[in-house]
Amino acid sequence: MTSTLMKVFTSRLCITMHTPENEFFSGAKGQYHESPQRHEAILKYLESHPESFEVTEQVEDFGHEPIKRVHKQDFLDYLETAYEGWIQEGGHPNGVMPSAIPHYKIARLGKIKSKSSFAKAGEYCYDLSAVITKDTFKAAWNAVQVTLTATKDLIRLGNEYEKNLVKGTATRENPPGLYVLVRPPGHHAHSDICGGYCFLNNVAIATQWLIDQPTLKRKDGGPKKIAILDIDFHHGNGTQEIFYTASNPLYTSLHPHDDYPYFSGATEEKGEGEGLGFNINIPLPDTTTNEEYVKALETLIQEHVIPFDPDYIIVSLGVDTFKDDPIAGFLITTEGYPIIGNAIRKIGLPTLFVQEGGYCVEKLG
Ligand code: Q9C
Ligand code: ZN
Repeated sequence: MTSTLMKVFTSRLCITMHTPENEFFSGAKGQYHESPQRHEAILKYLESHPESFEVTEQVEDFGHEPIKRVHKQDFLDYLETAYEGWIQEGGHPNGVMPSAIPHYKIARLGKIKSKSSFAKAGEYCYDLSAVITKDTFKAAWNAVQVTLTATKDLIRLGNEYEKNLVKGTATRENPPGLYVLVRPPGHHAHSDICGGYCFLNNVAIATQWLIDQPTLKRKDGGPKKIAILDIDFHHGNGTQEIFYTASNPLYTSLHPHDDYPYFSGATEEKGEGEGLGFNINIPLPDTTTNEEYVKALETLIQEHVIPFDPDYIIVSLGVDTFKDDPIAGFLITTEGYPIIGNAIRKIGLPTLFVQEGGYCVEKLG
């Protein structure tokens, strides 16, 4: 019998250092929902259940190379210096938020290159919900390093699992699973724009890093194959964009028909070039219940994930599908999540769960 302890990778640094105060929600100023309190609530629950969770704050430094494989250098330079420039030009200390975004209907788009921090705030961000505070870049960077630390451990546990399968001491029913409790989240971050509370795409960086490992190969000599399951309420437009022309990973997402981020997530978005057929969007009704959600997830797994024949699963784990989520929500209840977890476990592959959204702080634990 293998241990049922789940290892959790987190860090106080990324939880606490990114501190926007406000966002605009349906036209009104409100509190910033993507808060340190979310992760503190989750951590409190995990730490009070040591029989089920082993929380570690170990973090290895993987440097900037894995990040540069996903994000453009000018965007990274911008994120690192945005707050400083903003303050120098008289921006409000609450943080960087665009006041003009280069809308695609503006004919001059691309012909003006403004040096103003206020212009850059819109050039590199597509909405009003990715506020850059003093240490946002440090937090996002640390979140990536924690995610990569866990991903490295996933390789180790995956190899161990393979050996145990051969020995007969493990079954396909009990694959290793690791949980990464970091913020800011990542799945709305594109290669060169932030938005939707996201700055660096943790899941995309971990995925690309796994694919890039020179010593990690499939039997046929090719790189390991990753399937991303994006079960955050919202469509992961950033992850989709980053891998849109790639045949590895397979990106899959369940999300509502017509909700934030509004301009992506249609079934017709199937990928391009080599990536054609490797981007699967499944829009669902706003009223989706536990049963309907699990059914859609199981169909997605059977029809798309299993045929792809992946080596690892990476889950963009948003729990803003919860019925009482303040900014989102299908009708998923607390009882629904273990059923969703079991559907993913049954795939039988090493799985990395990375925290994305989920804003009902009272119930997050
Ligand atoms: N009226 C994540 O869950 N604001 N990001 C939406 C809708 C932004 C969600 C406003 C929501 C971003 C990671
Ligand atoms: Zn979300």
